Amino acid sequence: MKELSNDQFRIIDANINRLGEGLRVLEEFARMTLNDAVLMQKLKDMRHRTVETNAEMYKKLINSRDVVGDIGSDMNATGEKNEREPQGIIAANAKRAQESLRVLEEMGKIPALNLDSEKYRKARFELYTLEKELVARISRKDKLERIKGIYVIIDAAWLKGRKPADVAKQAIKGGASVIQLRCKECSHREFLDMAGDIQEVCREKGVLFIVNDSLEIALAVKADGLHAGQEDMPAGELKKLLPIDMILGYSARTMVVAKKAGKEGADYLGIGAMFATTTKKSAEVVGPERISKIKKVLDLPIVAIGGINKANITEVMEAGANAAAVISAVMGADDIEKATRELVNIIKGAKSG
Ligand code: TZP
Ligand code: MG
Repeated sequence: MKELSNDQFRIIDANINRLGEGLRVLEEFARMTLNDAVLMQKLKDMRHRTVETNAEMYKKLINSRDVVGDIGSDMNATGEKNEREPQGIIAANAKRAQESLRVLEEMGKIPALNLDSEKYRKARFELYTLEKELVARISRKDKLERIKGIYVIIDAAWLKGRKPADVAKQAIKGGASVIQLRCKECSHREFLDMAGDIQEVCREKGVLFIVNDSLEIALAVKADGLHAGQEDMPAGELKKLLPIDMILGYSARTMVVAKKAGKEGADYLGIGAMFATTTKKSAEVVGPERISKIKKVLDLPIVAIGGINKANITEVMEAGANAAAVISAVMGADDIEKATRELVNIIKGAKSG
């Protein structure tokens, strides 16, 4: 058998170390940022499977290690950009781990090294999927953190000849954090066209865009999320069909429905009607107390809805709502921007006061 050279062990040692470090970074995001025990465990298992070596190999690796003599050891310090967003850190570390797995897979083809090449190849493919899952979850979390403040629902029945994209622009100028498109009487084509126009505005301004009722339209325009309720498909079924980076809002009037939606994976809840409203005929008033009760049992962002206006918005925010959704209070005004801003300012005042 051909004598094994020290450099081959150096390659293995460097790549096992790099692999372990990269996977550990991903694991920490799954654990601390996402609180996702399943994803964390998958990454941990992979780290144990691919990084741990037997005592004999460990000795050889340690003996071969020569950090001072490694001509590449301080290259990164000068070459790499050191400022990154969390998603960039995840991408860089996933890449680092994938590259190391590839090197180990190739080294495994040298018979005398006795490495399991196939094990590393499998792990590399598994990691491509885990990386996608991790990035998508972080992006969903980021979207959920933006469910706050004023959530303007552009209801097509309230457009009165105004262009949906213009209404969206004005609401955003007034400080809306989320825009939803609701269209009970539109054809699919009309719905799609309006959604496409609003999505463009929202993307440009960095505001969350949610489509009401229609999974097809939400998918077609790549909205940030879908909002559904009890007349629509159950939350669990919708979650199976939604891409992992899209959020699902679900309307609930009662605690039972709220709990079920939460269990099935709804990302936020729409709770209402808070007050009497003529916008949705079937809406029953449950009052702001329903929010505080649901908040005590479910750890999900809550969007209050129904009859919210300047006079009562403070009540729903004080009850614990993360955001207040309005149709008539904004769509019923001639000046969309002003109507939105007034609500935004009341919330700000309530928070600081
Ligand atoms: N769901 C419960 S109440 C409601 C919906 C869609 C209508 C909200 O409209 P408004 O005009 O803000 O009361
Ligand atoms: Mg619906």
